[in-house]
Amino acid sequence: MDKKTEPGNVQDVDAVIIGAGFAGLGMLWRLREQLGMSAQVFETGDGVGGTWYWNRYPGARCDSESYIYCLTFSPELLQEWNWSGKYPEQPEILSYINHIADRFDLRRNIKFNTRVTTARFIEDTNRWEVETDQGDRVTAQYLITGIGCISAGNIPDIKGLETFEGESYHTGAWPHNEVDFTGKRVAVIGTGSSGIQSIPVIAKQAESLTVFQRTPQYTIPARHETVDRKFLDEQVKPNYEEILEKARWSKAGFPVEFSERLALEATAEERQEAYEAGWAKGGHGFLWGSFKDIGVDRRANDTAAEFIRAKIREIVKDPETVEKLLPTDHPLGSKRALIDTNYFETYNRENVELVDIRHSPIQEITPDGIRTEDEDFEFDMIVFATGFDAMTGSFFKMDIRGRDNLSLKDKWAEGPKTYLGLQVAGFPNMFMITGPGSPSVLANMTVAIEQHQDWITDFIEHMRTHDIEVAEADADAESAWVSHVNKIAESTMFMLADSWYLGANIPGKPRVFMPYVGGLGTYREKCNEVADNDYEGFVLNAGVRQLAT
Ligand code: NA7
Repeated sequence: MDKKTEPGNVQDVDAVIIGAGFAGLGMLWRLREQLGMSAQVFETGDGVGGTWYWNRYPGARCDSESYIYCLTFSPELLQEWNWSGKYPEQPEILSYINHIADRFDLRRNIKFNTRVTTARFIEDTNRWEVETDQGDRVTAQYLITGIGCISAGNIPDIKGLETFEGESYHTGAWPHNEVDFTGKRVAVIGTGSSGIQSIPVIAKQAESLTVFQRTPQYTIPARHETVDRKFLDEQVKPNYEEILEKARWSKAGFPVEFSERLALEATAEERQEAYEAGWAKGGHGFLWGSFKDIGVDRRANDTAAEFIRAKIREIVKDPETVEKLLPTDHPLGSKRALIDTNYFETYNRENVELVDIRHSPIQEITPDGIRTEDEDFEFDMIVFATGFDAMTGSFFKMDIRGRDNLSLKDKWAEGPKTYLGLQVAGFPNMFMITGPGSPSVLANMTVAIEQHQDWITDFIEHMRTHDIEVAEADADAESAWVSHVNKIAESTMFMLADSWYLGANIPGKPRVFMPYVGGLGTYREKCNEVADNDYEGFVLNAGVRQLAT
């Protein structure tokens, strides 16, 4: 079945997969090894890794613990791989992904240095026609995207950007050679996850570091350390399947217990004790391990937020810097939850300065540095830790067209519309791994990715065994799902912050909450229910146009 493809020719394959990160690789393995299908993967980078290929900035690290940040299709690999850190660091994650590509002989179906430019559904043949910037033309029954949720880098359109004469980098497109900060006057713009991870590392090397902050952040110490081998060998490896199963059905893809206690029913002393314990232990457990109502009740949330503000006051010595760092304009957890290593402590260094650009906005970038409303700064290097056009940006870099030549960009002009975050009505046989409308970025990504890979594999197998040529989300099912996703988001804290979940970081982007907030376990249940009910909400065999309306 495996029709090997050679670069440059017109080929017919069963599936085209876009992207060679965790999503694309696991999908390729499943289609090839479990279903015996032919597949061609296209990858823009010159190696595997996706997000972890591009995000090589100093301090880059995953904030899921390493034992649960993994692909699980090979029980042998689970047993044999040994992480060195409690939280896996970018170089190690990249080695892990490379190991997977080699061990399972995946590279032979991947064409690197190749960007998919267009993908069109041809109604006469019920096949996708895919073209790349390297001149490839491939037709496939299935088009599967594994293009990442936070992959399209966002460098803000600041006046004078191109005039800067020093070095400049975006954290999400970091060079492969080492960037040397020694003796340099460095600016970092942005204090999201990437800024918070890189700032302490850059500060140690640079002559001076100036951080330009728009929104102060809540962040919890990660308490990163070397991996606890005893814990791994005695508790994790013998019980891996059980641990994974718990993670798969959990709210966020972690094998942890959420606290059932309510902050508003606890005394001030009990709350303090719980927050201190969470702070000392570190990581996202501060949120889920303390009180249940932090995520839903603003008054409960305030108690945790105030605890973090008190920690900032305690850690940071300069009172003016403290004032700038205190997050007061959004609830804890309403933007992407952050964990850090020595973030607030870094502001006690002599060579680090914090500029509050909410009160003194950047006016322009000059050949020598950055001009704010109040001051001119000189820099040798600017690091843009300014995030991504999340969830939809990577789709829009390609021209994807479904029935009636409708482009995905037009279909999603007012925000992404999907059924289960897996398919789009009018785009038959196109599956998205962790597309908008699925839990994706609100969960441990590898667990979310594998749920989609397994579900898509089962669906394709069902299609093959039932002679179904085309499967397409029903427009009504899609509308109902979009309404459901919006409705459950409306009542949450997530609506109270300008976050990339809402597209608020990109000027002009529709303000729509993109991920599904109902929890990974609930979502898995819903997807399984759909499959059990003969793929309810999908029009099957819809090669004939009228069935798809
Ligand atoms: P994020 O989380 O989107 O953070 C981007 C940061 O850059 C954030 O502090 C933004 O401020 C700031 N930003 C964005 N645009 C501007 C402009 N125009 N001017 C000044 N500052 C700006 O991206 P990350 O790369 O840190 O993290 C992305 C995800 O990767 C992360 O959540 C994890 O899932 C892994 P804002 O808060 O919008 O005011």
